Amino acid sequence: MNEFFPGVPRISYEGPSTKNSFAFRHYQPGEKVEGKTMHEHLRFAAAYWHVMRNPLSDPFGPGTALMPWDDGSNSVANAKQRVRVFFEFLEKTGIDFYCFHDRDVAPEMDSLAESNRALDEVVHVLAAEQERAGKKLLWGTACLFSHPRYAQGAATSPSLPVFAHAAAQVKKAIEVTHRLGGGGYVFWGGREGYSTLWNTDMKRELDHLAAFLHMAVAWKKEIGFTGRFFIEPKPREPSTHQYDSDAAACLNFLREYGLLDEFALNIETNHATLAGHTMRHELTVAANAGKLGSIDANRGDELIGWDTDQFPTNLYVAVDVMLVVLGMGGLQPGGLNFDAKRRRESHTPEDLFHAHIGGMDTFARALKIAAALRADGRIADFVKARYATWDAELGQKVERGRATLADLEKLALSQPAPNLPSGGQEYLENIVNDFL
Ligand code: XLS
Ligand code: NI
Ligand code: NI
Repeated sequence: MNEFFPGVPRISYEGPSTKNSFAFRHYQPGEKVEGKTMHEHLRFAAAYWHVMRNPLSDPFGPGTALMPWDDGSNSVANAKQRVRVFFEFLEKTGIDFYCFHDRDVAPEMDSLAESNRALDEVVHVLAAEQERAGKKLLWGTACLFSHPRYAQGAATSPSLPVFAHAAAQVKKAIEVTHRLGGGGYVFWGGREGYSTLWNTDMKRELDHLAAFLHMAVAWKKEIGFTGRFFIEPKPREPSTHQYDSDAAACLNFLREYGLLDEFALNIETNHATLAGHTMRHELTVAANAGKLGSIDANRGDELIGWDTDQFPTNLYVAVDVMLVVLGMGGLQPGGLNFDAKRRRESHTPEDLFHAHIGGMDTFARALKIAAALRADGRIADFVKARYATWDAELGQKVERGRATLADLEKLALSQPAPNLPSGGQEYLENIVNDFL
């Protein structure tokens, strides 16, 4: 068989002292942490749209990515060739999951029927490659944001014919995700938002979005797809206002429209920071609701206000992520999807490997650090002690909803001024730094 990355070996663990850039320094798939292997904890996935389809263009210039395997055409043959390249990439990196949009894997043709046929042909190759290489689909999705028909929204379009096209695309994408044994299906509302209320009926658009998702749930059940549905929050870009702006907004929307039982959230680091939150905040909001489903692991740039989708090399943030993930007992059936692209300057195929190796090593370290912090226990003990006054009788009465304002007044009148211990932020941050 043809090799598409002839200069790159299968990446294996060589330990922290290696100088080999095509080796892991920290990710050792079989190493056990808190009783499970790194491989079981981390569930890494590669994003088809970034690895295979991102030319690395920006608003000021065209793509720079070198893709010697791609003939640049919109043909199904070229699409099939890319699948083989992608699976060689998965095999060499040891990444066992992947995610795709319908239009990343197969071309959009002149009619929906032809596009569906093209998708079926490529899915056939995806299924064969999954089987051959032992890889799995983490989640599938439909691209409802690139084509000009979606410029004013898809499930929130003012036009019913556009809404119908989006519905047909989602129906098909759920079907192929099911056929490929996908663990989940993602709804990222790329164009579901608006730029001005002068032309927008917000209430009607939200009602339409909910109707759309209810139909998707019904279809999922109809065809027996048991994977999980995820909504991926993002506050802006491309729309000025996106309806699924952050985890709390998504949870409220799902609750308001009776969809909460059917969805979990896919939280992305760069989207959290665009929303003015830390990643840990977004993950915690989702996890508190029992709704943290999966993670798009990337990072933004503090100096650039958009979704730069950089690889997750910030160890501190990765530790935050792994603390939440360990705290909820694991991400399954979700995973850590590298929704990340190389910088425009990093245009060689080798850069694809360096980028993913870096993300995997960062999360391997973060997993070990998070487990060590949990084993150490000082931070958890501190937080527990901070709320100790709630553990006595009156606190328990309040927490169980059995107290009255009069009960609390009695305490307030009888007690001396409350004695607040230190919040200890610096003490705690110093402990964290000791483990990095
Ligand atoms: C874009 C989103 C997108 C979703 C899938 O910002 O992150 O890539 O993950 O549609
Ligand atoms: Ni994403
Ligand atoms: Ni994103």
